[in-house]
Amino acid sequence: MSRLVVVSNRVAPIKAGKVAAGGLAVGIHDALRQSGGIWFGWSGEVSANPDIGCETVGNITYATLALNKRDYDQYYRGFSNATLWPIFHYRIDLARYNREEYEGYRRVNAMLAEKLKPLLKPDDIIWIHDYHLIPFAEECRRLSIRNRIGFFLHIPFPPPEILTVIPPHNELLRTLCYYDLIGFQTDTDRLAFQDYMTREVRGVIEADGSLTAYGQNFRAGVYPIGVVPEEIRELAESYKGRRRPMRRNTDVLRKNIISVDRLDYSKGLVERFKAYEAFLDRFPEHRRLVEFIQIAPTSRSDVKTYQTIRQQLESEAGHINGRLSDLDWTPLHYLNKSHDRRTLMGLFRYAAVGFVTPLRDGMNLVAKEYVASQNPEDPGVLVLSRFAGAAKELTSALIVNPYDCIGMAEALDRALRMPLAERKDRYEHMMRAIRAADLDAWRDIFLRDLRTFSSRPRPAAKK
Ligand code: GDG
Repeated sequence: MSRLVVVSNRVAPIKAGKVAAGGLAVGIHDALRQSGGIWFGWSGEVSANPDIGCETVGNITYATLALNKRDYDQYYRGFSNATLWPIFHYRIDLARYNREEYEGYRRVNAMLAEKLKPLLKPDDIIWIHDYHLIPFAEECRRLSIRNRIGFFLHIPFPPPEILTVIPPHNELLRTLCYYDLIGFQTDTDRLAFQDYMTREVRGVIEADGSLTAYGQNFRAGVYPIGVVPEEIRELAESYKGRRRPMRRNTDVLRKNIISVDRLDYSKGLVERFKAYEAFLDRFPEHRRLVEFIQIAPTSRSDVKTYQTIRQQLESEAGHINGRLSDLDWTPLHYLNKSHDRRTLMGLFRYAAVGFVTPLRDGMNLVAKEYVASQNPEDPGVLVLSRFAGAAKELTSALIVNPYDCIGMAEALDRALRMPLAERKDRYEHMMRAIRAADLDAWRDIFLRDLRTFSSRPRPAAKK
């Protein structure tokens, strides 16, 4: 079997048994743990030293390098996180475009492909992850790397009307066509991509289902990322933390509502806080009987829009607690720090409601983790945004529109009152979906397709 080489912007080695917060890190770790291989990318450091450092833990070799300050500013903080991230999450209002940052993005992709080349063997399968690295395959082809290269987009793909706001959208999308296989989280994303390729650049869908555009032939498919349900359940069961006595049933009165997100404007945190306040106002009988725990480790804190959202949340949390708390009751626990995975899964298990309401999300693994953590005999209820990719699979969640404050408040009330039989039914239905599309299936089906799809011989990329 050929070796797997994974490339992502950030490589996150397990430190002291802990995986970093973030869906991509969690997903790639589990994927590589099965097969072993190389994980190549940025170390997370900013330094002028361009050398690659290699560290092998178990069957994974982490090959990482630092970015210099200019690359970090232009490629990472700039084009990736201030242009692509907001636009791919349908937030034109938060996006900016700067040509130098785009050039920096292209330059870093070219540099990374050059650094990777000496580490490659001819039959390695290369799997590139996410929006930071869209042009990576084209740079590889330019360097005559002929291996199979697949790309998985963890975030949504926006409709052409939104995508075309990016001035070099044409060039950017042309580079994407040098992959052999492009994977999306949902069919909505794949169709938006296909729409761009056929309407905007007159690409053609071939009889075998492949696409031809910009003179390249390639495949696009849907590979919803999943979780490892057995592992989550074991972690959740083994949690012995402090909140354990705060069960939702029996003799203990207070029920928990829980949310866990990277602190990001796409996650709908402000809207969620407002909905929780509306819930306590509309349904005062729940006051003192519920506590909402929001865990939100900070991320990308040097990007301006992330500082703004953090301030908004602090003000909203202070407002809710200031207005509604009592000496013996704090309605909202807002925690900005990261927690270990066992604690998170344990908190999920003992929370009566998982409140997962992004404004837009590629998949949202927290939704699946919440369900997989539950006690099958007394499961909690998932309240889930229709705009999370996960809503396509977890159709038995209480599906809400995160822009509808009252609708979300009503869903919380309904979730907290839901009879055991209905909770079990919904849980079992969701678990079937989670088991059918778990993390192994995501990795195995994507890599099987990447290995077996035959694409036409491609001309080398031109300078
Ligand atoms: C991107 C896409 C897509 C969170 N806080 C802590 C922590 N986490 C873990 C969660 C979960 C992961 O991070 C977050 O994953 P999500 O999928 O919810 O969201 P993103 O980080 O935005 O991920 C997303 C994903 O990629 C995968 O394709 O689903 O749409 O945006 O696993 O549990 N983990 C630890 N401490 C924390 O405080 N250890």
